[in-house]
Amino acid sequence: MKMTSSYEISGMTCEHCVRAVTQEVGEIPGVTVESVDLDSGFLTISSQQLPAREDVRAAVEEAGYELV
Ligand code: 9UX
Repeated sequence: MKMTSSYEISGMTCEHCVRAVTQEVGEIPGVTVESVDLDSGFLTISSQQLPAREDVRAAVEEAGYELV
């Protein structure tokens, strides 16, 4: 069953940051990025299975930000 999960990200300050996170996290197999909210720093994804937190962390760091 499809589930959503949310993560808090620190360091995003503009829409380019949002796009970088959307791009990198969207490359995790099976993960769809539902939203990246610049103001709150919250990333929400959907997937059939909960992705490994370390995979999400790696993608966020690849984009240049930190998982809180
Ligand atoms: Mo511009 Mo957002 O450098 O980091 S992409 S502020």
